[in-house]
Amino acid sequence: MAMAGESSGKNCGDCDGKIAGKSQRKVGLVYDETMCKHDTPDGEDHPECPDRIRVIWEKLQLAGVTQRCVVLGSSKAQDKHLQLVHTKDHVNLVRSISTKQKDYQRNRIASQLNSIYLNGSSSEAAYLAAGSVVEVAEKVAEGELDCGYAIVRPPGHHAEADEAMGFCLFNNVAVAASYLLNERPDLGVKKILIVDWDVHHGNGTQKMFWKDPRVLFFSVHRHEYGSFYPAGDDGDYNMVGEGPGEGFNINVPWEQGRCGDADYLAAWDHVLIPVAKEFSPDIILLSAGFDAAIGDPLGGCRVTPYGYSIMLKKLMEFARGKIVMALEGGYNLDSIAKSSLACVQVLLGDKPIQGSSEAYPFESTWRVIQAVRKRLCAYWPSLVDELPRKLINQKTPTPSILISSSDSETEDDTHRLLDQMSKLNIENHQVDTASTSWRAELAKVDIWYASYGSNMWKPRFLCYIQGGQAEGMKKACVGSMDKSPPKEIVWETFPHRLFFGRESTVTWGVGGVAFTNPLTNLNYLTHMCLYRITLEQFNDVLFQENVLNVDSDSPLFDLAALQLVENKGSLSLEAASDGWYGNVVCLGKEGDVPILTMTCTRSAVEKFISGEIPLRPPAKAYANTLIRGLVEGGRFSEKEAEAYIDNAASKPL
Ligand code: Q9C
Ligand code: ZN
Repeated sequence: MAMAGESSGKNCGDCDGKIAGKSQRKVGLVYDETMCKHDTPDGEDHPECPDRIRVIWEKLQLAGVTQRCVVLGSSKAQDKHLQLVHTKDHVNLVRSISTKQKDYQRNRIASQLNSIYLNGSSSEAAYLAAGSVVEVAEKVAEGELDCGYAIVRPPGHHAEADEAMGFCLFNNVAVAASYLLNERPDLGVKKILIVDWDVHHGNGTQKMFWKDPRVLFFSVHRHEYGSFYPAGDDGDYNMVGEGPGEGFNINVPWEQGRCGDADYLAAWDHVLIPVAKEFSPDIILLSAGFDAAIGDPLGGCRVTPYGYSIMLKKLMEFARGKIVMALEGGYNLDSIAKSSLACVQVLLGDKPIQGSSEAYPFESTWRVIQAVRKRLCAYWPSLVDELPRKLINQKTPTPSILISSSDSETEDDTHRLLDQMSKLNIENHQVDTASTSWRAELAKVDIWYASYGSNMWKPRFLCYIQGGQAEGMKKACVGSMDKSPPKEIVWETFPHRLFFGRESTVTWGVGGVAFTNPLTNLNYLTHMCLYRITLEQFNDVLFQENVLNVDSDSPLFDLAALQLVENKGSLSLEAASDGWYGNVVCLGKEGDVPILTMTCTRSAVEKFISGEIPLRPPAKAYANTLIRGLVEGGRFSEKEAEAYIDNAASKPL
């Protein structure tokens, strides 16, 4: 048993569980510096770093909440408890890591696993992480604590019975759940709700209780058609459990990034909370990853501390508030510290922090929630009713390409419409702005530029903004007139086909360059890096991509064109018809900000298919730039990025 700090909740002494007449909940906290010793063997940076739990602990101390909690020392999990959910082989493997004398022995083991590093202290940390969650869960189940938070690492929810993965060695929460159900019948815990709000799917936990109706597993996560980590179909809403466990597994798989409080609360109000009422758990275990938090480098979502506090508060209504939080992921140190504090304040029964979610859920959020309800309503009658129209109409606007690509209007129609619209604009106010400068006007409008080629690598994209030449490029760029860097960068996946074609380019030499088919195709995915820039800057990128001068008197893509592309889905630009990237495609919208990409026209796609324009794999330097972008953006491992590019380059269109 290792003691974390000197303070203990028992020191609440004379207030006897009450402060100023208000009843104070008994909240357990576990933190142990020993778990910080698990680190990369070579000292290389890694998002799952020791400071994660340190900053959380420091934040809680600084805010003065640790003194109001019962601070527990960590404890080591017992092998027999780990083996309730893990194989003997797996437990032996994790234990044996500490007996290895040399880094290379551990590195060899780690290299066989998916997204795992190991050092001499990994084993000990893993035992403490699992043991600490068991300890808090036991004390909450006994009634010695009302609720608690185990601030542990390594995380657990990706770990499967026989496999460590996704930064996880033992499945801490699953071990605790299984311990209560199987080892402590005396505590009377018969039904456990596991809520997993980590941005990634809790694949390990799902599998461990797949056929077990005593555990209702609920996971909300980025899924994006199975492309988000841990990729595949496991996180799909069709995965409802099997045998006696059928209906006791619920996945809410987001189709897109950038989900925030409104999206999560919609999943709470229209899926989790009604089901929890019916299930009526004896205790709740919360796989509390904070990587859906705003600012997280891996998650790309935007849940605020306020959002987390409301989600937690809603869960406190069940199981008489018996809730055990266990840290999972979360990689922005500031975000995880603030979110953790907001949650502990809710556990303590403090008023939730200030905040509000003015935004509406995405349209895709309502689509997912409706699909989940439909799939699960046979098991949970509270999900039977259709959601009122009035409710689901409260949303941010639709990805228009999904609509426009399913109808059969041609590019000619588009041009006719554009002509009509620009005439309208001239009658209104186009005249004076054209003579002053189109730049001032377009600088006021933000768009997301979605890149899928070399621009995914930030240093290369910045050449189009700030000018210059990044590694691998044969020629420098002039840059944009406005050299300010992108305001925000996020990653997203879109159902379009990526391919490579044309013989060679000035910038990269011999070899094909990336295009994405402007038409939606649900069988394919293009990973894109989205940069929030102004419409003026977007024009400068368009100029450079299409080998045109940036000091033009008129923009390639003005406000009328923007409006058109939002309605029509795509628009090929007359003035760039000799360029290769003269087709602007709207992939969707976030609030008022459209997501735009540039690619070839539909007629060029036909020519790629017929062979009139050649398909070509990318040159080495160019492919490496894409791979670098995908890896440094946290989207893929190097191997996965290579496979993704290879696949796109080798399959026929
Ligand atoms: N496949 C947790 O948040 N990403 N784990 C690797 C290449 C792994 C996240 C990207 C993310 C694991 C607990
Ligand atoms: Zn995660």
